[in-house]
Amino acid sequence: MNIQGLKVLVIGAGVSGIAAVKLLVLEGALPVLFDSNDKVLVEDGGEKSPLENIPFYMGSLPDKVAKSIDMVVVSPGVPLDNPTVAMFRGRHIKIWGEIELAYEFAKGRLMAVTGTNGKTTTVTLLGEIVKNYVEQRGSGKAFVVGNIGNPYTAEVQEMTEDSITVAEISSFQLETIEKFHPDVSAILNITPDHLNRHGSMENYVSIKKKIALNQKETDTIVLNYDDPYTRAFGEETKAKVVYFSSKEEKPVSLDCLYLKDGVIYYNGEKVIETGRMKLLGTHNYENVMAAAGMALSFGIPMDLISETIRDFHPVEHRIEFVETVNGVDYYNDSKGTNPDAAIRAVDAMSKQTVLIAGGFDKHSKYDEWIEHFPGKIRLLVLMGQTAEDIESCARSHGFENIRMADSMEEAVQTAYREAEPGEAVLLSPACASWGMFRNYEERGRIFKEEVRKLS
Ligand code: UMA
Repeated sequence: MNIQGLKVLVIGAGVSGIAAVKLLVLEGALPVLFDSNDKVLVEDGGEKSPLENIPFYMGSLPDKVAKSIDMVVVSPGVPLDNPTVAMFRGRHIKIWGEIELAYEFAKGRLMAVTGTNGKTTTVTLLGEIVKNYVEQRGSGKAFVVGNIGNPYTAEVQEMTEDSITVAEISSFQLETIEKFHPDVSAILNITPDHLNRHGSMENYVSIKKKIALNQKETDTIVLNYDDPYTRAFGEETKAKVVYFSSKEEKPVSLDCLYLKDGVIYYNGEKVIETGRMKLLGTHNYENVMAAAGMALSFGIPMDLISETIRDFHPVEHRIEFVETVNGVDYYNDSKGTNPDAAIRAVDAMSKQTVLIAGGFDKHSKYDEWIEHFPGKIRLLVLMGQTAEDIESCARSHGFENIRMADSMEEAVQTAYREAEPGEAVLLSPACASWGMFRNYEERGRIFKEEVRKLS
């Protein structure tokens, strides 16, 4: 689509919005930046635009400006029922997500991963495999973009026809896709998350499936055979399906990855022995199977895939070992932003654990997570908006050993006082960080700083 000369309103002045504005300028459009938060840039210099020569509005958009807009690009964190977005929808103005804008101008081939949990580990590993492949091939360049923290629009100008892009795509980003069309996609799993924005599980599942919206018989989708939603989707999608399973040995007769006696196989061929990997836990074996399945479908040689998996280190903020202080091991799982992700961290603990949890309220249910506590979690330290909800849910399940904290510093100090040598302290909040921190990375970094102050 030719957007030259179009006046495009970009909503959200975060990393995606800023990258989108820059791409729009390069493509000849006339962007206008808007953020519904009237305090968004106060600490960075008041109402001055974060980008030179780009008109910028905070709080509300003047009517005159709104009337001049030809098209809208929304950042992922901006819901479609945001009043400004709703107003443009009412006027039938074209609305793209930042991902759709990037895809329109991107070049080369695309692999995209979605799912409730495991996306970042899978995408980082797949990105490493692709980087090694491109290097071995001696042509093209690899890009890792999307929800992982590097906006897709930020890289588009660097892409060429022989580029390979690996994209982490959240449900927020899938909501607004139109033509977005990966050659190889994956849905890792679907468990309740972001229901405050998506309204119902049914809607959340249908948004996740949009990753394959434009895929055809010549494309591939990698799906989790053990997850009822993604398994059923294998029957619906047009794309060629590759399943993976950590529970069943060779679940389907064709094209699948599975775990047997500590070895990951692809159609009977060994991918890697799990004992040779630095990634731990069944959830990580699933991430490895998904990344390997995508790379194999793309035509990347098995030996390169196996070697990259063997050398791959766990990603920051995912059950990341921080330090041992007075015989207590501290782990940072700040990316445990929903109960399902947090269950994985609880399950992975091999010692009695003091768990630090709580944060922004996404209207999640905490029962199943708390049911995983017996034998693992000895004490719960709660903070944030959800602290009281989690406390009452824990008590209703008979878990009474709870402390409250007002800050990360207080939470870490409490855990430090209470943990016995030989135990572990785990930050795995089961909630988003918003409200107390800018994002889960900041929360994880502050946790690690507080832990390092202890020693
Ligand atoms: N804003 C509005 N109106 C609104 C809501 C927000 O103007 O109704 C403004 C905010 O005031 C803020 C700006 O939008 O100034 C922030 O935009 P954003 O929320 O889209 O955040 P970005 O900084 O652009 O980061 C986004 C993703 N954030 C979200 O989806 C919430 C990042 O994912 C992503 O890494 C980045 O784009 C690059 O693609 C983070 C995330 O938390 C990691 N994702 C969720 C998750 O993983 O669970 C989905």
